[in-house]
Amino acid sequence: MKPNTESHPQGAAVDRNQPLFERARAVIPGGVNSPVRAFRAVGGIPRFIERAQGAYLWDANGQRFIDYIGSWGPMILGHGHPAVIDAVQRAITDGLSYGAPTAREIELSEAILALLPSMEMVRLVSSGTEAAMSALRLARGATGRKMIVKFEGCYHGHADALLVKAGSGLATFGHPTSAGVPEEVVEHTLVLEYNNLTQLEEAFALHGKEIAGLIIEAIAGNMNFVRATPAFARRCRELCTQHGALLIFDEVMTGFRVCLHGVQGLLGIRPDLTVLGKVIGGGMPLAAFGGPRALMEQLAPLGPVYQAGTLSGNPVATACGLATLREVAKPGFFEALATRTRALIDGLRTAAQAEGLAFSADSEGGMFGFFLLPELPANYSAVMKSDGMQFKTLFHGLLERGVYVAPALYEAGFVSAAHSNEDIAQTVAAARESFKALKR
Ligand code: HOZ
Repeated sequence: MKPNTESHPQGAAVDRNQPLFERARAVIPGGVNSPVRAFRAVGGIPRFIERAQGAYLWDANGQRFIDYIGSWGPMILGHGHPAVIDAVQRAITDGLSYGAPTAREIELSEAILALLPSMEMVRLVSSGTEAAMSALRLARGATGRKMIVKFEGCYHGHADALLVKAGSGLATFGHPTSAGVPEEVVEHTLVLEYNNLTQLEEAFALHGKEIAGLIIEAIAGNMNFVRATPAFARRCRELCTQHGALLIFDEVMTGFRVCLHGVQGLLGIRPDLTVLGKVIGGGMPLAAFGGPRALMEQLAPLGPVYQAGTLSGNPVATACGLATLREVAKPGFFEALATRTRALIDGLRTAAQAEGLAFSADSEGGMFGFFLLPELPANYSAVMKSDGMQFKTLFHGLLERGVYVAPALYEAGFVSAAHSNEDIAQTVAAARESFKALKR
């Protein structure tokens, strides 16, 4: 496959990304507003995006990319879906923010609750970090306990207590625990190995009475794509119930992305609290957390657990989220998305195997991951065996050929409803060429 030059009308004689990156670095730390975007793990110049439509992004050079980041998850319908744009445009004309309740907040909350029966009430916030942080506070407030269990390689946003042995950008830059987080703040955070039943049993046997909550990405999307085994997820549920701890499912990535009812629907497990983000905002800053009424009524103004936000339930964000949820709830949406995503990873696997490369891949709904490893990893240390140099070569091979995947080993990928069979075929062809540059 030839590199995509369709939108390089002037042959890209002048690179406009480089000077933008220089300007950005002068005024923004690392030139980016979220670390992984800086391309530090893969080297080179981040692409500065000018516009997006459907399955594509265009950078400052006018080069077109097939987008498998989808704004790190939210863009499940692709960019610029007409129903979403229309809802947002109509909302904008009525005002950008009121800091007061709206009927649309109720509509969105009702839509979320109808799809996730473990939740009887929901609170809307602005980011996944805020939602996870607030869920944790609620778990501690409601149980009167301090300890939190999390798993190595899972990432729940950048609230201090959760920034221990985390995935995503922390894994990318090799500092799984952030500086600036005092030991005292994380002394009540117990970090266990993902999918390690023995450690899980031991932790509850030793600390069961102190554990306020266990938070898990039951499909982890921040150490690439790693599933909790059904037995492990079920045991998390059983032990939490047995010891009076709250089970918190972080579905910021998986919610309305792996299927209409989240990873909890797939596994048939009812968490006590669910953390949502990404798809529920459809590309606008919106996230949420929710659970049973008795628990949620512990929140201010009804209860003693404080939580608030100026832009929470923002009228434009809720319009965007609601329009997006209406589309994904249409019959057959997830079946079609899952088929397209599976076609992508099957194509990549076949292409890699034809080149004699170690390769494994997995997907659920519109979320996927691939590894240059012979077998799918079960936990963070297995993911860390991935060869960063090989990934870097593959990443740049794909980028040159107009395919945009996350510039880091530890991030999941996302397919949208706008990706066509032709896009998938072009991507597989680009991968086939890119694989040739990798070591056997
Ligand atoms: N932590 C996000 C992905 N897991 C990255 C978000 C971003 O850079 O936009």
